Amino acid sequence: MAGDFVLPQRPGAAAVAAAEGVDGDRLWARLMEMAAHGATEAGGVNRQALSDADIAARALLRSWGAELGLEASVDTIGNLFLRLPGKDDGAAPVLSGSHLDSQPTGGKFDGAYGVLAALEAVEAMQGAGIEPARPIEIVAWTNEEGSRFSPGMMGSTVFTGARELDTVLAARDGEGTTVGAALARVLDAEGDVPKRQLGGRPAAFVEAHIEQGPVLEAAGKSVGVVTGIEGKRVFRVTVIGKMGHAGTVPQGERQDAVIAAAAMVTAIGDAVAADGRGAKFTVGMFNVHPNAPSVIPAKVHFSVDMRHADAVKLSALGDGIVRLCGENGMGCEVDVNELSHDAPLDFCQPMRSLIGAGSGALAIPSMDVFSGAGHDARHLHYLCPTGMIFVPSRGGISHSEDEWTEPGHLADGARVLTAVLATLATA
Ligand code: HGY
Ligand code: MN
Ligand code: MN
Repeated sequence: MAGDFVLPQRPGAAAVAAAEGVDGDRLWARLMEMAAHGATEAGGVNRQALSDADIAARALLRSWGAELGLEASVDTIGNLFLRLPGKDDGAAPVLSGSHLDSQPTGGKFDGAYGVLAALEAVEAMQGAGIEPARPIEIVAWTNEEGSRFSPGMMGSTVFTGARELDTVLAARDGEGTTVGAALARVLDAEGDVPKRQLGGRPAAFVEAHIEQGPVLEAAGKSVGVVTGIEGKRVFRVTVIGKMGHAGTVPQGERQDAVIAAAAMVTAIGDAVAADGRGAKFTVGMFNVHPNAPSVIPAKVHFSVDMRHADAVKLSALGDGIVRLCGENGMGCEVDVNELSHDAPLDFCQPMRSLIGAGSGALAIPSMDVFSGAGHDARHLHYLCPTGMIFVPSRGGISHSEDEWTEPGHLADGARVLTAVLATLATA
């Protein structure tokens, strides 16, 4: 959705010159230093939201911001901002960034790239002597991934008003720790960082990100102009059976939560398969209680991640989950809880045009690409003109320790981001 700010359609000469000053080696070095926080043996990152590794990553980001003279601030959901003042410092800022938290078996680039590309863009602008007319703010949104605390995108949804702060603070991780308690530790560690009010209406938001899919690599393009984001619904299903002895309870007299849950997963999977190629269905979490080999499972708690680019199909598939779980309960109690429902969206054309024109002005090969992954930009889209810039993912692999993007592609994406941000901030 476009706001009041009328977007320029082409980057100016000064913005293009600033973009040419992007230092790919500096960006790469920062990404590798950031990846040390939560580094896994297999070369990935486990930096879940509001963990000690997340706190360390945020401190590193602030230290780089301080070197550039940027003013740090943090809001009540823990979104971290680094601000480059504008000549009119009261004007709505241009916002750019992504997230620093990761999946438990995440890679080095998902999220961190968008934050550090924005930092590189600001440093390149400073190097080119650009004084923005309006402030530029780099943002690291809290808990995008939603792996430790669900649902994700807590920072961007509370910022935009899509979710209530109190509801989000009450969410618990698998150990029973609330977001409120974990966030208090983060804010305590950042006691010297000035607090800011929640929300506000940016002039624009631009998020750079790795594609996490195969399209750009296959097409040999280094930049993707993101056209939109697929819809997503997230559920938790709880199946309550009856605990018993694996050797003594006759097969026909059991309420086995795993057998029932397996039937539910199969039934949902069959419905997705019948729908055709567009739907995506994942049960990434499946917890069994008591999880003992000779005990009939008394409880299963599993996740459902359902995605589709078509809003009507996503609604129908998601709505079918309650019925399919109920029909396959096999005598167990079943509870289906929907955590989030995000419709598919198309980013506004002016932002897409500006990103495309930025790539063209820099002679960086680009193409339109649709996002199967979710991003904080989806929530900013409803608040201000918003766009995304993708760079290729090797083999299309992400949410994996094998995630990889070539340094040259990362630099190209940061160049386009710089051209776009400098244009927006000087307009
Ligand atoms: O799952 C998603 O799409 C996001 O990357 N967390
Ligand atoms: Mn991400
Ligand atoms: Mn992710």
